[in-house]
Amino acid sequence: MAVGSIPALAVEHDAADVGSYPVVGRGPIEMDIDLEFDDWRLANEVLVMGGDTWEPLGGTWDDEDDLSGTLQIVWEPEGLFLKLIVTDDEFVAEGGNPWENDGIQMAIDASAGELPAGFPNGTTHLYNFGIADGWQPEAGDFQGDAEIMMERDDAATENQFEWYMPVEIFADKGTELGGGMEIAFAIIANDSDPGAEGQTGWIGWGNQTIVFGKNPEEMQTLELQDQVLAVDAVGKLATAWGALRR
Ligand SMILES: [Ca+2]
Ligand SMILES: [Ca+2]
Ligand SMILES: [Ca+2]
Ligand SMILES: [Ca+2]
Repeated sequence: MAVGSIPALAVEHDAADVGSYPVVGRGPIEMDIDLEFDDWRLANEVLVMGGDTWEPLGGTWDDEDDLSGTLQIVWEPEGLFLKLIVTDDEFVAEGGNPWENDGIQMAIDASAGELPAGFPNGTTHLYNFGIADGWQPEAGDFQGDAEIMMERDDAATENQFEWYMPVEIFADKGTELGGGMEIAFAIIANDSDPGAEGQTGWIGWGNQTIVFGKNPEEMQTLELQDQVLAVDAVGKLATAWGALRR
């Protein structure tokens, strides 16, 4: 895993092993969609997607430099902030669709309870996006645009994504997010490489929600926490905040 992708105080959750991810509230921290990640410095819950989550579709997975990723999510009542760093040795965007262009595919469903098999199911939203292709809503009753920035960092060999999804693009307008809420979620990062262009495989979390058929029952769970950044009952994050202040 590229060391630069993981914050110093990270609590890592291996996407191959976990069915849920704790989403902390942003609390008083201002977050901006600008591909500057200072605003994430206290967000230490990290979902790590590595080779154990790889599924091939004609391509190969060589190592973590070929394809690996880290995802972080923070909530506020009106929506979700997401940061995704995909380490990928070669950025190749020669196809017609995000999934052929090292792009991302994501499913999100704010309805409570177990999701029925089959798609469309009336509650799951699918979004595709990529550096060459922009943001593309695919399916869902409330689909709409995220605020998103994404770019290729050739020096770091990273595809970097920072975005904000207002609640009205995945749930009834006026829904307020809060601690204790659960949101079903899945994401994959596709790989296209020289000599194996197109959608040749992917890493992710809840992959088969999105690929090899659409299976919303494969979604994983975002568990929204009462805890917010910089304020913690046991003072742990407050301590980290003090240590990180310059
Ligand atoms: Ca930012
Ligand atoms: Ca590859
Ligand atoms: Ca690659
Ligand atoms: Ca690639």
